[in-house]
Amino acid sequence: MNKQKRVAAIHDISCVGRCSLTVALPILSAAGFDTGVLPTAILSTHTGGFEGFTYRDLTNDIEPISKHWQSLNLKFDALYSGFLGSFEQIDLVAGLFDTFRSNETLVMVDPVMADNGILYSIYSPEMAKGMSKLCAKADIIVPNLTEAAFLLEEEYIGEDYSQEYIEALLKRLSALGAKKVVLTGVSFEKSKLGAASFDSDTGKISYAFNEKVDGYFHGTGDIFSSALLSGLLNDFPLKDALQIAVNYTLKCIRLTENLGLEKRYGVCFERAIPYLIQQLGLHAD
Ligand code: PXL
Repeated sequence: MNKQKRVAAIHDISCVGRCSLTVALPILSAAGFDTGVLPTAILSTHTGGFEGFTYRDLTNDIEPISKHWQSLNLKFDALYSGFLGSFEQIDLVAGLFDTFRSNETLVMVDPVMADNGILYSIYSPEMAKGMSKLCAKADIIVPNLTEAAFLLEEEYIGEDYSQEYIEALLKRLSALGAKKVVLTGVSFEKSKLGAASFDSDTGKISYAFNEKVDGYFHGTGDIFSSALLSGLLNDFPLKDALQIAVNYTLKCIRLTENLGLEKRYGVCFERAIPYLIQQLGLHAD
């Protein structure tokens, strides 16, 4: 058996409402990785669809955790950041990337901050500017179309766009500094939804689509990125990892629809894990 890869997942813990660490950790663990977590904040629920949630910012814990990890000489095969708890965390997480990466480490930044044209309630436009600095330090970034607009300080153009727009957008995003860009929530036909990618090393643009299910499903961005990272760390080419992540996310959504679950509690990703494992070609040793 090959050496087990080690990942650090840097996201918040939303205690209820499956997203961020409560989906990243189980997905990456199921995909075979030794997954460490660095919680950026603890919320009683996520911020999308619940009133009165609690919010504990864990900015002050990042440096002590980092110091202890340094004393253990830890390096990670992947560093994967998502929702950050404060503006100051942008520089702190950039520092973590410098400290814990080696030449082979994959640094993935999911610039979680907005959807459907608007920033999440606790973020300011300043956060968006800082997030583009963090994206510059990544090997791969995974924004949705709204986050892409905020990163580039451009207007969000909604759902009516051309393939040329998407391809030019991918290239503008890559000019921020990450060699690979994956844009989520891309749709050119009513019945299909998926993702687009650009690899600036090869100049190649790829797409992955599957059936579109109407409605807003909470946490699916985090599920997509975690599945994408699972594919990449299992050595799938970007195009194939993209398709695996699109297929898995759809499977989770379908299960949620079939069970008639309340959408703000997130999607039923747990029961689709065997499907992900199959897509990744993993078997028990
Ligand atoms: O899934 C993105 C996300 C992560 N973490 C928190 C959120 C959201 C989206 O609303 O509120 C706390």
